[in-house]
Amino acid sequence: MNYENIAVSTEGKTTVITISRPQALNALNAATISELGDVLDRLDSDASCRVVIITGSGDKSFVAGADIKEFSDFGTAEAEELARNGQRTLFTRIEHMTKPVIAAINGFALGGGLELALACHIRYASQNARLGLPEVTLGLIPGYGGTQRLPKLIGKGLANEIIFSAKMISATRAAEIGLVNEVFSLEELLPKAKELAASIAANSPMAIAEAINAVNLSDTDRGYEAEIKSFGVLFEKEDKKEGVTAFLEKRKPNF
Ligand code: CO8
Repeated sequence: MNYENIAVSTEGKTTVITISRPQALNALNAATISELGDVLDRLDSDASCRVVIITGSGDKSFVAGADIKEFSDFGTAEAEELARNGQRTLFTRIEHMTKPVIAAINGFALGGGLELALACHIRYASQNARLGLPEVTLGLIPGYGGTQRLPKLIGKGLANEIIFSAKMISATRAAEIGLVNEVFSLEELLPKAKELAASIAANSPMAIAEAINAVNLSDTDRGYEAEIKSFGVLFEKEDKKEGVTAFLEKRKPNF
C-alpha cells in the first residue's frame, strides 16, 4: 500500500509514524485510518520493530480530530459504520498491538486525535499541546472510544468534565490528571519519546507482549488469570532463559 497521509521512518528498533495532512491539521479521514491500520498490521508482525511512536506533522497539531468535512452529511448507518470501522481498524488495533505504541502529542489532540492518543499505551506531550473532546459542540459524542478510555484513565468525574464542557486543557493540566505521562518542549518531545522507546526495546519483547495483554485485561474480571497464565507461559520462552542467564552471568541480556 502506498501511503499518502502518513510518513513512516525507522531508527534502530523504533518506528515513527507521522500523520501528515497539514491542510486539515492532520485530521483523520477514512484513507488515513486505513493507512495507519495497514502499517500497524505490518509492524505488528515485523520482529525488527520493537516500539512504535505516533506523532503529527508540523508544530501545531497532533491530530485535530476526525475529518469533519468527510462525515458532515452522513446519516445514522454511515456514521455508525465509520465509527465501528475506525475503532476496529485503528483504535482497538493499537491497544492490542504486541509492541508498545507511544503517542508523541505535538500540538492539538482533539476529538478523534485525543482518542487516538488514548488508544496508545503511553502518552508524552509537548508544552504547546492542547487536548480535548469537542464533539458535543458539534452535536455529537466521541465515537472512537473516548467515552470508554478517558474515564478508565483519569476517572469518571474528570472525564465527564472534559466531555461535557468540550474545553481544551493544557499539556501541564493533562500531566496533572494522568492523561499524559510527561511534558517536554516541542523540540525535546520526539527525542524523549525515542529515548523511552530505546529503553523499552532493550527489554524482552515476549514479556512486553504478554504484559500488554495482561494490562489490557486489568479492567475486566479476567485480568488476574491472564497475568498468571502469561507468567507461566513466559517460563518456557527463550527470552526468560536469556534474561535469567544474563542476570546470573552478570551481563546485559540480548533479546
Ligand atoms: N476536520 C476537518 N478539517 C479540519 C479539522 C477537522 N477536525 N480541524 C481543522 N481542520 C481544517 C480547518 O477546516 C482549516 O481548513 P481550511 O484552511 O480549508 O479552512 C485548517 O484545518 C486549519 O484550521 P483552522 O483555520 O481552524 O486553524 P485554527 O488554528 O484557527 O484552529 C482548531 C485550530 C482550534 C484546532 C480548529 O481547527 C478546530 O476547532 N478544529 C476542529 C476540532 C474538532 O472539533 N475536532 C473534533 C472533530 S469530531 C471528532 O473527532 C469525532 C471523533 C469520532 C468520530 C467517529 C466516526 C465518525
